[in-house]
Amino acid sequence: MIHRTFGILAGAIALVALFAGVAEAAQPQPWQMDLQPAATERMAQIIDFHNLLLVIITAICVFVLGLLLWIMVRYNARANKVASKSTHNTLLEVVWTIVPVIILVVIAIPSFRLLYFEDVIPEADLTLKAVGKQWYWSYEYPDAGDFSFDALMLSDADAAAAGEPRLLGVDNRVVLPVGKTVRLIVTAADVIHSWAIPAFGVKIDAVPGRLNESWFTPLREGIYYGQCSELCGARHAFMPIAVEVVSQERFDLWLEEAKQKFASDDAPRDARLASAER
Ligand SMILES: [Cu+2]
Repeated sequence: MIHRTFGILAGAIALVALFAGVAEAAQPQPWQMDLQPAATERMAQIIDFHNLLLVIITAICVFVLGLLLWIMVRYNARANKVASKSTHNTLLEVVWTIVPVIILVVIAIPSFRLLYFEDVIPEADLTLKAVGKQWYWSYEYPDAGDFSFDALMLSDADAAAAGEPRLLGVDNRVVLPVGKTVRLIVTAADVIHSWAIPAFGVKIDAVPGRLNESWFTPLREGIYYGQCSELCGARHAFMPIAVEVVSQERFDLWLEEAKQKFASDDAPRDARLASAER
């Protein structure tokens, strides 16, 4: 009965989320109730795990609430004039120890499976390096031309003019090919930031002096937005992340353009300093 009621409720929420998600799939929506639709296998698994936990936690809450109500009605002083003096019930104590253990094991198995799935990086097609800075992101493509660029948030006026969402649009999006496994390496230049895209199921700290790595395989073309997710200073809220997932052909075209657009001086650093002094 509980399960069926929950199923109907979850179905209704999913239906609302589906219609709400049709317009813009990859950014937060006003009054959004559910997680953003998954754009990677890892996010799909995170959503499945979340739904499993939701069923378990709902069942536990309903059960405990039922017990409380039963005790309040059946065993209050008026309804139960002669109080029981019993203090132990071995069977009951064994049950309320064993059952939570079983519930935790049921949760732990898919939880650890998901953690390892996220942790072990498969053979990657491409490497993206994200560097958190106060308060913007720099990106490098070390094995696809080795260029780098900065991505800064658009002002409200620029975002409105460009048709970008407020506080999420950036001047230079990260562009990635669809269906390709991306090895993500993340660091920071000043304080700790965190690179996060909800639809990808990726959230990883960017720590100065350390390289953290993760991975994802975007399954659908589109624009995916995220934000710095580690409190990093005054403009923490204003260093969004925007990833555009395109076809391999469009990615190759973009790569050629980007190499020109973001071309840097390849001369050794000493030579550049010497020429600057002159
Ligand atoms: Cu930050």
